[in-house]
Amino acid sequence: MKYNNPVVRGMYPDPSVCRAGDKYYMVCSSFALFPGVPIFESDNMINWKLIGHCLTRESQLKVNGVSCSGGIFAPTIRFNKGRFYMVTTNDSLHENFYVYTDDIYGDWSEPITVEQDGIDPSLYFEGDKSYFISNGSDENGIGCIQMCEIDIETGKKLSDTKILWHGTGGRYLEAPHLYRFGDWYYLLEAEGGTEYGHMVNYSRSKSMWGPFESYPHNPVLTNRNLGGYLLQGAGHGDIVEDKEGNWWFAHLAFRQIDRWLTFHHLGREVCVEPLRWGEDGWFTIGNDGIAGIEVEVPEISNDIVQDFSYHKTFDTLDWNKDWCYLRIPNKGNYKMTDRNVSLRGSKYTLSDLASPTFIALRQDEFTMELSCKIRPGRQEAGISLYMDDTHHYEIVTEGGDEQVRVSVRYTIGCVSGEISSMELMKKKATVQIRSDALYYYFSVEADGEIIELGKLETRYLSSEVAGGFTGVLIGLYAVDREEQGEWAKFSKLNIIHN
Ligand code: 6LW
Repeated sequence: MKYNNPVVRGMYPDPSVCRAGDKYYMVCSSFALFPGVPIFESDNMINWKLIGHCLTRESQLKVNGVSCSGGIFAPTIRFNKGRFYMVTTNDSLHENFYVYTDDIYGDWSEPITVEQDGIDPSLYFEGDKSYFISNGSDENGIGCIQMCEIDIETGKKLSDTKILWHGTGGRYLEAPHLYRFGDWYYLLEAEGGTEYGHMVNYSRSKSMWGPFESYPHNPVLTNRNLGGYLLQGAGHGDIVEDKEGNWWFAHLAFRQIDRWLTFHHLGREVCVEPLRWGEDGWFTIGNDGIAGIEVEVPEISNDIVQDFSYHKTFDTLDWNKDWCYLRIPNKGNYKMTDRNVSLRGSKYTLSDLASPTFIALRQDEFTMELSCKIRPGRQEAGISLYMDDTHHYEIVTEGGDEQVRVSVRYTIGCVSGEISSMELMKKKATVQIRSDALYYYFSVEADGEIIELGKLETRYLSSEVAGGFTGVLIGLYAVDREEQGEWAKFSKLNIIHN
């Protein structure tokens, strides 16, 4: 079998996977986005379909006012005795909590908090007992993996927190998971930080409380030594055995733009590698511990068809699944049909840590061609390429009595400005954004003519420039500082990737 990574593209970091029956489920972190913690479903570990979100209510998702990389950090999904559990951290509240459901396509419970610190929580079940794992630090501030037993009905701790393992000495020990395979307990984690030095390590013990013996050839997976290779930052992942007895490791990585200094702006995406067992009860991941763009799994004969091309339109997208908002939206400012969306601007702008009128898709490929017709009304309405509140580009329309002004603006840290502007004697405009790995190209269609409005570099929306944990969103937005109650209408959206 052959397939290409990433298998899930765009800003879907920190994947965790589990199997329930003959299906696989995966969740990812979502930070300040609403809804929170996307859920994907697959029947072959390669092709994934977004089926919903775990956190769909403000009572579960307390992210108002948080920074773009605050809020919901790495989640873990587990299936135990017919019930799904998703445990995660609201990093802005320094709170670890889990929710559960007996219907993966339905709503999840109210949050149940656990009084153990650290981030990247995980759950482990054995018999009638439940265990809560997270990263942490010992009395000397050294990173470690820690665990306590909990009452899964209440989240109450039933044991003290105990340190299980200090990892291999890399910085930022994160993403801990505990498994039992055969006679051994395995502890898996990531070190190095979710950047170019990222790596995956593991250890094993005959007891879940340790002592744990480090795999002799850690890191079991890393791309840190592959200069110039497209796929970088491989780390943070989870193990699952499939229904045919094959083993997989789903993990994060990012696609760098190899122009020194390299950068990435699509965020961290989901990759899958084969996991193979040795005779000695140790396992390896990937081909020689490397996360590959093209992966061959000779042990599996069936062919997997992947198709990353698409033509997205309002009627091919699902308003409740594919789109996201910044923090908790005022749904009264949004009206959607299968052919268009109307947005009522508020005083909040894209540079505010609030919930501006903004509805977005994750940018999931370097190259795309986007067009959309916008009738702004007497407010600002446009399409934003949004990394965070201080790193975003917009093609903007502003309606007047008989004309519409179209301009291209940028915000890069404390620098902002406009690269072009023009007026159309109309009340609406069809705007266009074309992208490749290095640039976004802006234009407007007027009387059948394409008028170029300039280009801006993708580099200045990258994680290396902006920092943080997100990836570029393609957002439709409206801003009306006077809050006049006008509606901006967006129609004929086309986003094509070949
Ligand atoms: C995630 C942790 C991390 O919880 O960043 O750098 C956090 N590593 O594993 C957000 O992705």
